[in-house]
Amino acid sequence: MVVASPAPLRSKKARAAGIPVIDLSLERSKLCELLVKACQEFGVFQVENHGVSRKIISRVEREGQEFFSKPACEKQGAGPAAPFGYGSKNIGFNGDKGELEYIIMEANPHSISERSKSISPAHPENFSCAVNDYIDAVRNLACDILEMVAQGLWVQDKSIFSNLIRDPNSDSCFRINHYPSLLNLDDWIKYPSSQLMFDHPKTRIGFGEHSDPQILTILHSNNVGGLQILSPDGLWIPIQPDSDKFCVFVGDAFQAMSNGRFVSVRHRAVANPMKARMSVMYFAAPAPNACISPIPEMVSCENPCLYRPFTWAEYKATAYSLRLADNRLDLFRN
Ligand code: GA4
Repeated sequence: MVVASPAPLRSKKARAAGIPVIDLSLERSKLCELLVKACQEFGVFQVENHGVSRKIISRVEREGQEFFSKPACEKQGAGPAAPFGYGSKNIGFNGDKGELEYIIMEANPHSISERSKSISPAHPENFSCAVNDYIDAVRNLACDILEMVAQGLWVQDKSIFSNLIRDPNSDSCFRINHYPSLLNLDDWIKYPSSQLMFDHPKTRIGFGEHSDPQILTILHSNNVGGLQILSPDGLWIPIQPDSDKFCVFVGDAFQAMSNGRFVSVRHRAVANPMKARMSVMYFAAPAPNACISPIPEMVSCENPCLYRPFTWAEYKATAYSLRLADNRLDLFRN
């Protein structure tokens, strides 16, 4: 059965209650339905009972912490992020800045083992094993989610989305962001802790407003708040941090393939003035030469093709030529 895509809900009411939390241990047909609903109403959701082991997550977090606790000159040895490597405060190539430091790398074993030599010169294999195991686990999670979404859309080929990221040439990438605490002892004395987050002059943007260009983002963070999504009425809604869950974002390429039925939600991270926040992200992307266009099942007379076909390489080059907050997908509208 082919279902023409109805108008997405994306109502204010839908957002007011917070983003959906989807229990991946539920029965499959129910899950498919919930995942589609979340992709179209919110463009973001959290998953629990996801099956990724705590050990895999903790190992990668420990490696991240170890790296970020090194002296600046040592970290610089893994930089600059152009676009892969270590970066501090500068984001992209067009003047965007944020209160963070990060490492980004291509999510394939060869690039990871090369990068590990400059990130963890003393024990590169510890770093690369931790990252490779983590990527394998979250790639499987992303593929499961994509296959259930395809099933929920009644698309004939259930692997239509997951095949793009299982492709050995997939351009997926891996990132660890570290948002240091911005406080010193004087601030603790001056500001009552409940007010600190809102009133403190040092509350700053960690990573500015943007949508993710890829298909799907799988994000894990420690239990420190800071991640926010932009609601349809222009309000920033905080996402409850929970290290037992993953947060999943629809990316621009998924919005295009769903012919605008799914929404690549705009989000940002504010630096928490009290506590350091660390997030680990896997950005699931197609191969550079993959062609992205609305899938036939999402196109009908009532829902004509919203986007022209483009390659992932073309889209990525456009993203890097623009500012973080620019709406790049609009440039590909018919
Ligand atoms: C946002 C999602 C990923 O973190 C990222 C980012 C990339 C970067 O930080 O170098 C970009 C940003 C992200 C979107 C537009 C371009 C590219 C910075 C920027 C200004 C790694 C990605 O793929 O796109």
